[in-house]
Amino acid sequence: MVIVGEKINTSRKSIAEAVEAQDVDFISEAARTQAEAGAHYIDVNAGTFLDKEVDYLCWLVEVVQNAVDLPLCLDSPNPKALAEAIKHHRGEPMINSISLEKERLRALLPVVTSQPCSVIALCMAETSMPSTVEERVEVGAEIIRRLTREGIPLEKIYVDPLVQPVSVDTRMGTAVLGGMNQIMNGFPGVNTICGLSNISFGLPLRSLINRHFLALCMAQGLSAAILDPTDKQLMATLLSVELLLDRDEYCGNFIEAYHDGRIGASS
Ligand code: THG
Repeated sequence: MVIVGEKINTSRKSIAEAVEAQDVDFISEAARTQAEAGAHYIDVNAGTFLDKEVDYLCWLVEVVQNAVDLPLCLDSPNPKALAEAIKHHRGEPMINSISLEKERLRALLPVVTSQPCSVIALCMAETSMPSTVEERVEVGAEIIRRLTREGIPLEKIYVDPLVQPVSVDTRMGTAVLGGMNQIMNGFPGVNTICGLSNISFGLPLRSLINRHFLALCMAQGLSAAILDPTDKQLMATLLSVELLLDRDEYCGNFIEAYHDGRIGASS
């Protein structure tokens, strides 16, 4: 399971303040704690600063890569911000994200084909969010076709079915799970990814709902998740489900995480 640490996002107040103050130590620490907790990529998002997003995102790339030896997940709906940020990145980033929105696709295809990277592909046609399984599969299939036609291998593509709150529509959980199942079965070798926390928006006991949803997604073959790797209960779910699904040879990752104190002992 590929773990993308979500915490360096200016939608979080402490991060927004640190970015505005150009506080290298605070951001470095937020990167290090996620790396130590087991993140494989660190997500960086400065999307709340509309005017300064490009500069701030480039600054975050520099600061985070100086702090940890990990690739980043460059997170912006703005193709210009992604095109600039990738120039500051060492190694192979994950581009978060591309979609079938015409302008976004047109602007980002040259960026993602001109250098080695992974690409998150949202199941979003124009600006409207998908609602059914069928919509997700249709849009997912089309974007996979467009990206592979440009020479991007399936293994570099992470399809995101877009998680929406079950509090708004209780079919939203099964719509994601069904989409994930069909996309993983229809395109062997492709990856799927999602941000978990939207599923529980507006409900109590959010972290409980998030970790159970993670387990259900993993049963459909989810290959990556954007989450808080310092949440020990969430990581305990992730690692125990991996071993139950035969994705942890000799239970090595689970046992090592337990001995390192990275997973909760309360359960
Ligand atoms: N798909 C893709 N990218 C994404 C998302 C997705 N990027 C953004 C988002 N969704 C995932 N990232 C975050 C980052 C931080 C938080 C949630 C998702 C977060 N949430 C707390 C909450 O929801 O209560 C806020 C608490 C706090 O301020 O610490 O922190 O779906 N491709």
